[in-house]
Amino acid sequence: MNPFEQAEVLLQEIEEQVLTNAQDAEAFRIKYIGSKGLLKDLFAAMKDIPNERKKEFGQLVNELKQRAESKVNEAKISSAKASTKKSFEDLSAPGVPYVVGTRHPINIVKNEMVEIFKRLGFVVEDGPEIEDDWHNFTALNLPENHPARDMQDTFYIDFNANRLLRTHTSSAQIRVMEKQKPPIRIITPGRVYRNETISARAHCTFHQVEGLYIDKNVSFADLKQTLYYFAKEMFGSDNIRMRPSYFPFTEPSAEIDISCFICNQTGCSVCKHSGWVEIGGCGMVDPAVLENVGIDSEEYTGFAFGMGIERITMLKYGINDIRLFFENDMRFLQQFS
Ligand code: 2U9
Repeated sequence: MNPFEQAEVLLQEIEEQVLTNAQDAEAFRIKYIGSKGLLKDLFAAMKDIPNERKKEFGQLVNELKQRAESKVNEAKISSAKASTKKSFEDLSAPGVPYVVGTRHPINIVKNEMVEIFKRLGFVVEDGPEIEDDWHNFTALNLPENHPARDMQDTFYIDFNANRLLRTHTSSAQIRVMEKQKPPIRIITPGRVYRNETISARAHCTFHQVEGLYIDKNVSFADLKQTLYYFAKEMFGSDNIRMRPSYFPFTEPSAEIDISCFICNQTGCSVCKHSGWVEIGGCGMVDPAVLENVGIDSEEYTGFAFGMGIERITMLKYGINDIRLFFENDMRFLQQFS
């Protein structure tokens, strides 16, 4: 091998070496660039190179030397870094805090509501957001000409194909009743859709927690106690009242008000100076609904209730515009850590 070929072989050898620690680096240095190293022999070969190729050879050997030196330096730096890191490791030091996001306020309140009803033995169920007429309307005793069925109030995906966006989570409860025999004690938290004009008080999508309890001898007194417990746990007060109302799926029906905990019934803008704020509706499940899903209404009775999560969140946190929940403005959301 002539000195040029020797230099090429050495260059390749140097490139192929992997130096994983300080010892490797030192052995490599001694072998190639030490005072008795292989590069020294190459430099010595300069005297045998013809004059016209001396410059070329010199450049080649210098390149070799620089590559070898920088390899040694890189290996020494990374091994020094690794050992510094080791010596500064302090297992008792507090961890670096993770910057995590915050839960959405609707999610926080939904979880709170779910936990309260779970303590009363309710089980969480869910159903599809894209529904059909039977589960959203017909089974719930909503007559054919009921205004809720109107295109103005319901988002139909395809009217002829019988596909719409559910207007309440009661449709999920119908599905449970169809496949499960009583006793049934469920809550259905979830997103619903209504064709409403968006304003500070209304949105075309919002969230509900609905509850359903079907068994032998379930009474209105059971419904009242359930709602008392919920109000006490959620708002710290069970000062609630029920106003007679009408829903096609419950009979009798009532609207649920809680005593205004913002002004303590002295009158404020939240309760519109009435001393009471509405938190939902409820009633005894209409026997026709039970019969629609094949449950004997002579043997079983049940109660149901529905609450809007946005409404309860607005009350709890003093939020005056429902649109804030859907805008994803970090300045709003980060306040709920
Ligand atoms: C079945 C039978 C009956 C659920 C009920 C209400 C009354 C009610 C509103 C509260 C605020 C909707 O989100 S809101 O706008 N809901 O007033 N919901 S009774 O009744 C049912 C549910 C399922 C099988």
